[in-house]
Amino acid sequence: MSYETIQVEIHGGAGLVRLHRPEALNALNARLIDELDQALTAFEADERIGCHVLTGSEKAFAAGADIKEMQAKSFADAYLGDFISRWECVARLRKPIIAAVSGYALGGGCELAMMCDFIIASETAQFGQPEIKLGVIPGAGGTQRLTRAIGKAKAMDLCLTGRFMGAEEAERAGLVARVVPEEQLFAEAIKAAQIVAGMSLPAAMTAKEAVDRAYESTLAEGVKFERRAFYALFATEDQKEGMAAFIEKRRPKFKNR
Ligand code: CO8
Repeated sequence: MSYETIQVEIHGGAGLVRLHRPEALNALNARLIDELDQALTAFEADERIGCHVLTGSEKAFAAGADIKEMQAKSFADAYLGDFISRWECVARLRKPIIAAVSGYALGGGCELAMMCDFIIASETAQFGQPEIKLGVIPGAGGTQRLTRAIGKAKAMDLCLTGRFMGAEEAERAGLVARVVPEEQLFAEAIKAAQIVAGMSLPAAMTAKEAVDRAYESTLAEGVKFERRAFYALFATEDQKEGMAAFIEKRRPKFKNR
């Protein structure tokens, strides 16, 4: 399948999607979101893939929603068309997804990165929700996911002033899992995705679901969910294999069932 606005590669168990609109710093237009959805849906169904990686270019992960495409929309266009709902394709994935961010991750670009399960950033990464400078607010989860990730004080600072936050500050604030030199970003993200892909897929998918549950429930409900999920994994062949391999001092060979 060939795409116009993204590039797709498979590296071992890692399925990579690279946003590719260099002329617009990877601004997210309808075509790109459509192609991203198609590519990720294909990876979800592909048994070779255990983890997705979403990345951009050295200069920009994505500089936001495409302002030129959005500018003329009326309220009715936006509300009835509900164009942002397509973006949820990333948040709906069941396999884990890692964002590898270099350069600008602004507005919808920051929101897209936050829909991923964790973010690995290069030292040059810049995060921000500058929509306020355009007379609007974040519309794809920015006010919600950013606040949960870094707390009210910094989320308010970013959403109200529109300032950008560098990689080091983003890691300190808890938005980013790791920061690496720019030249190591791709290798680090692929390596992390291959490690995840080497795990039992039912366990990895369940771990993702359980961590996500922490955002949607009380502690007591979340812990109950986790315990049920933990017990359920004893029904998998991979649990038997994983524990047998530990006892026999060898590497496990997971069958993903
Ligand atoms: N949309 C459209 N085009 C863009 C965007 C964008 N978000 N960002 C950059 N571009 C284009 C520029 O217009 C320019 O094109 P051209 O050469 O044809 O004029 C090209 O990319 C290069 O950009 P710059 O010349 O501006 O590059 P600089 O290095 O000088 O500046 C910046 C880089 C600081 C990133 C600057 O481009 C910038 O401020 N961009 C806009 C950032 C922004 O405001 N993002 C938020 C957008 S709104 C949003 O994301 C709302 C999300 C809510 C969900 C929406 C769902 C669809």
